[in-house]
Amino acid sequence: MRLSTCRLGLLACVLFSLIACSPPAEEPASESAGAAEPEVVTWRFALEEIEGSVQDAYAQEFKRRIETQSDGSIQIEIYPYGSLGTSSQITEMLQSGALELAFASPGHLADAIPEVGVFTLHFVLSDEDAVNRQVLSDPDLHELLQTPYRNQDLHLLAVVQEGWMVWSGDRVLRSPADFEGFKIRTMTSPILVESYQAYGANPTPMPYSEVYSGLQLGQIDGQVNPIFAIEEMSFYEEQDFLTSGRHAQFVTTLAASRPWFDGLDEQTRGMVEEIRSEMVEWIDQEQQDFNARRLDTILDAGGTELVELTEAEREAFREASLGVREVYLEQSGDAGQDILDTLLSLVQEYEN
Ligand code: 6CS
Repeated sequence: MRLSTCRLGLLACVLFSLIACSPPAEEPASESAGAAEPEVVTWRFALEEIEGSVQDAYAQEFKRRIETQSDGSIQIEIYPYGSLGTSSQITEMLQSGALELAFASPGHLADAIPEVGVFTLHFVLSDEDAVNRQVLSDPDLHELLQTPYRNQDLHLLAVVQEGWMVWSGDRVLRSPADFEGFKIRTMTSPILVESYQAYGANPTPMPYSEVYSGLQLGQIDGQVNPIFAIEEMSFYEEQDFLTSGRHAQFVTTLAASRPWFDGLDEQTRGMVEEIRSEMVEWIDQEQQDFNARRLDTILDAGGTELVELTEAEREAFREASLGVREVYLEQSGDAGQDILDTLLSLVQEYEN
């Protein structure tokens, strides 16, 4: 992601406020009456979601584990969505070292790292959450992604599924024909525009923060996100139907600033790796619980109907989606081919 002049100005303002409001990442040890106080460092962790979200649950638990395991010598400061800027701006802050940790979702990050767009393709993952959890945390897949992350001054720590993507709209979307002329908001990566053009829709990329007003003002007819997000961002209040085709998981990645991560001592890096690995099953259970509870909230409110597609209906979408894999490969080259092949074979391997 290149820093444009206008973004640079915004980044400078946010950097200034981060520096002004937060303790520095490394605070010098203070000395009192001869006894040196233990050194305390602060890591800044930004979310692309608001408080009470799946990413927030992850960050709170990560914070708890890191602070406990470091005996309080590391403190984590969490910045929920809305406090720093859009997903792309948060990624730029991570690249510039203004943040130590952040979530960076492929639906936005593929602008900068086309290879990670693999997670935005439809019908590439398994229908089973447990299989996807294993696939997404597989070391071979992480290794292939690590090079493009590090080339962008990021370090990949975790790939996390947050729930099945569900289409919300003013109509039921049972077949690609129902998408004809449907103005659907997508995340900002161009590959998502291709995905919905393949269904005949009229995709409109925009930041997360603009979706609710876009629905209210009729700029868009619908959007796509996991259930927990559709509830917490109140999108369902503006929508009559939810259509679940289980076409994709919402996948996010936890990334660190590369220079910062490389500068950690070996023991601290090991602690981070261990905690993120121990949290794989924990966060997967959480996201399933979040999505189940939030679906109840939406349905209890009345006014929004959930439609689940049959296998035959899903198949029509699957067929229509296949050509987009070529677009992904054009954007990501040989590295993308390797990543896609590995992903598909891991799904097969863990399903059997
Ligand atoms: O739709 C989006 O832009 C956002 N959706 C979720 C569930 N998390 C973050 C992302 O930016």
